[in-house]
Amino acid sequence: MTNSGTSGYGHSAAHPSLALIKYWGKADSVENLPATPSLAVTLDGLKTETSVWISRSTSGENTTDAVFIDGVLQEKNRFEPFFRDFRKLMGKKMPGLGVFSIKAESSSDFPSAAGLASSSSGFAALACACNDAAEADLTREELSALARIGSASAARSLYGGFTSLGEGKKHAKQLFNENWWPEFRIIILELEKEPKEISSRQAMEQTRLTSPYYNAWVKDSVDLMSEAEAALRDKNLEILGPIIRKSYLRMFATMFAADPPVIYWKPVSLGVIRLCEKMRSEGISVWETMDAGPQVKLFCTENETGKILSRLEAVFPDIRARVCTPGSAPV
Ligand code: 2P0
Repeated sequence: MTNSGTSGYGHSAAHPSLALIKYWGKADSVENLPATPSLAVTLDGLKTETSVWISRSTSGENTTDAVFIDGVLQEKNRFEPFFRDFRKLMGKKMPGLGVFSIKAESSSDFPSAAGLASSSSGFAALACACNDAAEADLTREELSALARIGSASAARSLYGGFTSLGEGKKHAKQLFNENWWPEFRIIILELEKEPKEISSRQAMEQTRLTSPYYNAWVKDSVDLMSEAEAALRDKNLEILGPIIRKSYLRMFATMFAADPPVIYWKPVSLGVIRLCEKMRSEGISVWETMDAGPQVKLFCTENETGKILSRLEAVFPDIRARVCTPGSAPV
């Protein structure tokens, strides 16, 4: 976008970030800084595409921003902190841009707000598309920090492969690129399509304020993180798997203990968890996780994927399964 033009167009496609070690709780809710460290994999099989138009105001007056997801205009307050920070950055880096409004259109090839991390790919794609539209040349770290203001997990989606976002940190980093562990597979199960009843943001705050287990969860996450990083470095699923399981179950334990409790699980979620236990007892190395929704995601290696899919198909014939590998950074 040139300073003499009146508008700029940008586009980006980003993959969601699925946590192996979970972020749950904020150290600072204004800056949206996580209270726990998280370790995640970027998923190549799912994608959010976002287009952004920036229009410069000729009158110098502020005009309204608008975000559409699948054609539906979104609540402004969810995006305000992101746009405020983007303008702050542009004020420093590209003062010639002046006053401008932003219109964004986004769509994903998977259900939104259903526990499939659509906000991670959504805000990552939005940050990159805004950068593209303004021709701003923001660094990867600046883009990751900008995306974090929208959704902390989105900070991780700015990088491919295996990523981490430290507790209290502004931007994520890449631990290993997408070619690090070529045999690693993630099976995404779509158990329910409906949007969740309570947003992760609200649920996180409810947990922080009312769960007697919250402080223990935050403290314990630091240990799980360093154990998981070591297991990932060794590409050892037999060690990594049980740590992944501890992270999601301890995260849910804090939620169940909140007042009122936060219960994202559905009967079918528990059914899949039980089936994973059974498969493990038969020697199949498959490890499940869940996020803020009823979906279950499985980690395994390529050689066991076929066996796991046929076991799932036999017990849950109607469930859609997508097999993913570690994915790349947004384009
Ligand atoms: C994660 N989740 O690490 C965790 C695990 C869900 C469970 O990050 O409030 O949409 O926008 O920063 O990133 C989902 O929460 O929350 C999430 P905000 P976000 O992936």
